Amino acid sequence: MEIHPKYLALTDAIEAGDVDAGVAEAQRLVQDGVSLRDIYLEAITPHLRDIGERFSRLELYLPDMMRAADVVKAIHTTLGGHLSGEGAVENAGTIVIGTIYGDIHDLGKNIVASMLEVNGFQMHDLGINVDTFDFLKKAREVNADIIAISSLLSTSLPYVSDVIQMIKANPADAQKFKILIGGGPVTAEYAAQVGADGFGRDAADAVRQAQALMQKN
Ligand code: B12
Repeated sequence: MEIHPKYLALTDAIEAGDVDAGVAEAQRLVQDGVSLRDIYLEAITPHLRDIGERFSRLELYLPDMMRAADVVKAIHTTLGGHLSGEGAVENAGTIVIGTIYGDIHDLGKNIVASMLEVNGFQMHDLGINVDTFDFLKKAREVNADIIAISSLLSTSLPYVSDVIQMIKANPADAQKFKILIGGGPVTAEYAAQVGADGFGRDAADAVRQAQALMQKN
């Protein structure tokens, strides 16, 4: 995906791991009327994808990826409040979200959680490296409608399937909790294969999918 030149200073700052410049540039874009949602979808996500591809070609190293992630994290911490919901309804539903066991990636999960929140969902974020049973435990505790699982690592995908099997094993849980999954290696085909109720490509899609799942309840 071609990134628009208006985002060049931002992607340069992410590339350089320059937290101050990245936050300042994101702030400037927001002040210029660019929505934070667009900044994520049109610049941050594709640029991080590119960084990841260069990492797998050994053109970049882990510390480069870590520095880039720090910039994005700071942008989210500083500006996350600028996300806005589209036609948000009060109490659209209750969602338990987390990054699956073995996986510490949380930038995408945090963006998804924020977008769902501003669209009226009550969010319970379990964080990263979440034990498979903890999704179900929390969902029962808060009487959730949806369990949302993020997985960026292929090696952690089997644990996503474990969570789903655990939920489906008990008819009461299976009926109550809809399962929404997403993240790098997750596809619609994979979601169907493991019996998830929905798959979200990105944060905007996650909101659409969650809203659709609520209709099915
Ligand atoms: C930043 C990053 C890191 C950071 C993470 C920092 C953090 N706090 O998250 C650090 C440096 C720590 C890191 C570590 C590692 N990483 Co890394 N990382 C990335 C990178 C470059 C970007 C990920 C990202 O944040 N993208 C931006 C966000 C906004 O996009 P996203 O995560 O895809 O999320 C969007 C959608 O997927 C979707 N979504 C996400 N979650 C969910 C959930 C639901 C329910 C829904 C509906 C939708 C949804 O919506 C999001 C928003 O639009 C990716 C490259 C890539 N292609 O993704 C590699 C990548 C994911 N990492 C990779 C690897 C291998 C690792 C390490 C194993 C490296 C190592 N040798 O140590 C470790 C893993 C440690 C662990 N146990 O988890 C590989 C994974 C390969 C694979 N398929 O298994 C990738 C793909 C790089 C590559 N090409 O090799 N990484």
